[in-house]
Order: sequence, then structure tokens, then C-alpha cells
Amino acid sequence: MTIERYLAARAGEIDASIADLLESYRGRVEPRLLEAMHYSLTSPGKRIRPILVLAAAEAVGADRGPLRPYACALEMIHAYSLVHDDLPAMDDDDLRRGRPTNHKVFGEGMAILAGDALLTEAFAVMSGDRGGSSVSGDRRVHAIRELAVAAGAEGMVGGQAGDILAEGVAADLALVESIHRRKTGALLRAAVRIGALLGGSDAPRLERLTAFGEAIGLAFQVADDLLDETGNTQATGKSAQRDRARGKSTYPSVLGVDGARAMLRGLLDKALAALDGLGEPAEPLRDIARMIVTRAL
Ligand code: GRG
Repeated sequence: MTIERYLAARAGEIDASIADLLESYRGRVEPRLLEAMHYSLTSPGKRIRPILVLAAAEAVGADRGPLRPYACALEMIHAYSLVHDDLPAMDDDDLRRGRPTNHKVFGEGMAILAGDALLTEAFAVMSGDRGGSSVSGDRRVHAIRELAVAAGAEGMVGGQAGDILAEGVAADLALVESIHRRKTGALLRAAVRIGALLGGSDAPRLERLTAFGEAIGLAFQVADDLLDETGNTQATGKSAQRDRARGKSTYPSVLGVDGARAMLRGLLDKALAALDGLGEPAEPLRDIARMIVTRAL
């Protein structure tokens, strides 16, 4: 199977699981709030984080079927982060995934609440019984903690705070990296680790997959920065050169476009080396790493 077909098939599984989940809220959740949650959770994204959960689980030999709800929880946190990131108090964006942003459609108050609900419900899903009894309680608690730490003050929220504080500041590479390891990298790393943990990984493979998750987590942001710098709105589904316009610290701004590209190639080598010894079941993860990097080169 080509990577394109693999990703489309997995995204389809995730979308079906998301549709079931949203349907289960009907009648229990304020309809307008559910509409706003539905708008952002079903809007057309790559679903890369939930796909990483499933691919990491398969890389350690697990059956991905029962893990789909947990994978959806990663997408819920991602969707919340985008809704809040687009708010006027944050990045103030009108366009996301080629569509009007949540607050443009539902108003700021409802967008904030839809983000809050997606974040909170992600943990209800992680701790609930949608995955059946396929995963031990201990592993589930470990996975929930991974997600909380990656999304919280030490992770994504902290990275976003660092990003806001660095606006207009002449940042060096260390600062850019510290922001992006937390803001983008932490959730991607957690997706891989959560897939491995829920899939029953032993410690040596978890260590390898963690190194892989860290490398692609950073690569993802370097690639996003490059696409923002050099891409167009049609390719990215959002306004181009927003980072530069806002005086944001990005990899191209500290390394130059060529330097950022070289860093991206180095991160791909690291990601692939981390998977040495995991054999054929890890092939989709290798393809995902190659795809993240090549779309920005
Ligand atoms: C925590 C309050 C709060 C806000 C969240 C982390 C964050 C702040 C927002 C993320 C916004 C952002 C543009 C981060 C850069 C990472 C990135 C490339 C996000 C887009 O992810 P993709 O490419 O998007 O996976 P799709 O649309 O495919 O899901």
C-alpha cells in the first residue's frame, strides 16, 4: 500500500470513530455547543496525530481496532488547540483548513467553550470504556498522564505561552526550539508514545519510538515554518507568511530557508535511525516521517 492510501484509509477510520463519538453526545450536550465542536473536529485535517497512535501501536504488534477511540482523543486535543490558537486574543486567524475559523462562525464565546469542551472530553474518552477491555488500567493511566503532560503547562500550553512572549523578540535557535518542542513537538511525541503504551510496548521499543516521536515532532514544526514562509494559502489551508508578518520566531527566521531545510533532513535521518530494528511493522511510521519532511523541501 502506498503511504497516500495508507493515510487515507487510517484517516477514514478515525473520521468514522469521530462521527460515532459526536453522535453519542447528541441529546446530552447543548446543541449549539455540539455544533461548534463538530465543526472543528470534523473539518478536513490530516489526522496525523491519531494516525501516529495507530501506527505506533501496530509497530509494536498490536491490533489497532480497539485503540481508535484513544486515537480520537489526540485529535480532540489538537482540534481544541487550533480553535483557541485562531482566536483574536491569540493568532487572530480567519481561515483554518480552508474554512472560516470557529469563532468566525460561532462567535468568540462559543469557540472558547467548544475548545474547552474538546479538551476536557478528550480525557473522558481516554478514561472511558470505548476501547473495551483491550488495555490494562495501568497502561491506560500512564497514557492519560502522557497526554495531560504533553498538552498542559509543561507541553503545548507552555509552548504557546512561550510563543506569545517571544513575539517581536529576536530569538535564537535555542529559544525557537524550546518553544516548538513544547508547542508542537510534545503532542506528536505523545501520540507515538501513547500508541506504543496502549499497544503493550516493552521498554526498549518505547525508548526507540520516543526518539522517533521527538524527531518528527520537531520536523513537523520546521516543515510548517518552511511552508508558511514559502507556501501559499491553497497549499496550507491558511494564510501564508503570517509568522513573518507577526514577527514570530521561526526556524527560517533564525536559520534561513536553506538552514531550515538542512535541519529537516537531519531530523528525518534521526527519526529513521530511531526505528532501526523495528522491522516491517514500523514501515508506515518511516513513510510518515518521509512525508512530513518531503512536503516542505
Ligand atoms: C494551548 C491555548 C492553546 C492554544 C494552542 C499549540 C497551539 C496553541 C496551536 C497550534 C497552532 C499551530 C499552528 C501550531 C503549529 C503546529 C501545526 C503545524 C499545526 C497544524 O497541524 P496539522 O498540520 O493540521 O496537523 P491539520 O489541519 O492537518 O490537522
